[in-house]
Amino acid sequence: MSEVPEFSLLCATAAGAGLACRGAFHPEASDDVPPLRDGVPTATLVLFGFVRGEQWPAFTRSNEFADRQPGPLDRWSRRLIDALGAPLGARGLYPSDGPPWLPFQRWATKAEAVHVSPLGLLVHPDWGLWHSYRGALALRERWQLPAVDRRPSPCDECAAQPCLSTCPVDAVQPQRFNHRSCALHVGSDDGSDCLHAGCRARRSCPVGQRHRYGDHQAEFHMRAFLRGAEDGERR
Ligand code: B12
Ligand code: SF4
Ligand code: SF4
Repeated sequence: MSEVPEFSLLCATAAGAGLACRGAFHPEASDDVPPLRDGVPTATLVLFGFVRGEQWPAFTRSNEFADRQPGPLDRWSRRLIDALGAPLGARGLYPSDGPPWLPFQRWATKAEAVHVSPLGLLVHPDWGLWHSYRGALALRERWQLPAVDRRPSPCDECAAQPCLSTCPVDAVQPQRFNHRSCALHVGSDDGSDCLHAGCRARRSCPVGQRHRYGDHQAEFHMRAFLRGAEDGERR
């Protein structure tokens, strides 16, 4: 850690505020990372997010969680990440900015050991499917970074692929997600298991089972997904 002091310090500050560092990389033109506000190309991109239920309590203690205004998690993420970036002259980038959407999943695969699963969600060797992205900081300087974790996808070893056979309405097909069927089910009386405990297909993945979100967090995300289907807020 001592050989990458700026990165380690930023990650420690982020952790104190309630966000996990989700890796970093030096973008190339083909990565489609936007430039800084003054047009200077981004030299380093640092990603932030949630892993397992670890950051959830920090969010639930926030004003955004309590104020009953739309998009609490996006507003909280923006406040925290903009504050982390301000002293660095960095630009905050957010997964909810769009459409067109910024390719956060593609960036994530460059920053740490995450891989596209058959569900379309990224799978991590430790956290499984229980993680997400809250934003990124585009930095002007080329920071020294730790080596990227290049462990292979756990899906390579998963012959049974339960994630593809457990959705009660077959909304999940390899590399195709029928969000309308899903939302119809989750919003119906029959869908209360998915609504209250989280997506059954996601829960069936054997990787990172002990890192599953608690019911409160799972339901918050499912309700945000349902609202997104209605009003465009995307989680
Ligand atoms: C639009 C959107 C949706 C839409 C449409 C999703 C779809 N299936 O098409 C809706 C509202 C339906 C949706 C639903 C959900 N979403 Co969504 N969504 C997004 C959003 C805003 C943009 C995605 C996009 O189109 N990107 C543009 C492309 C070009 O980006 P890209 O990185 O270059 O491309 C990657 C993908 O194409 C991926 N990929 C490859 N093959 C496939 C196949 C499928 C089926 C999918 C989905 C992806 C995929 O691989 C590429 C990287 O190598 C992202 C945030 C973001 N900005 O990325 C979140 C995001 C993908 N969603 C996320 C989540 C968690 C969900 C839900 C589980 C909601 C919930 N309850 O929390 C569901 C389930 C989705 C599912 N099973 O796929 C997370 C995923 C985290 C992770 N572990 O990967 C993201 C990253 C948001 C976040 N804040 O972390 N989502
Ligand atoms: S159930 Fe298997 S194939 Fe599906 S995401 Fe988990 S490890 Fe990958
Ligand atoms: S939330 Fe339920 S209905 Fe939607 S994809 Fe997951 S298992 Fe299927």
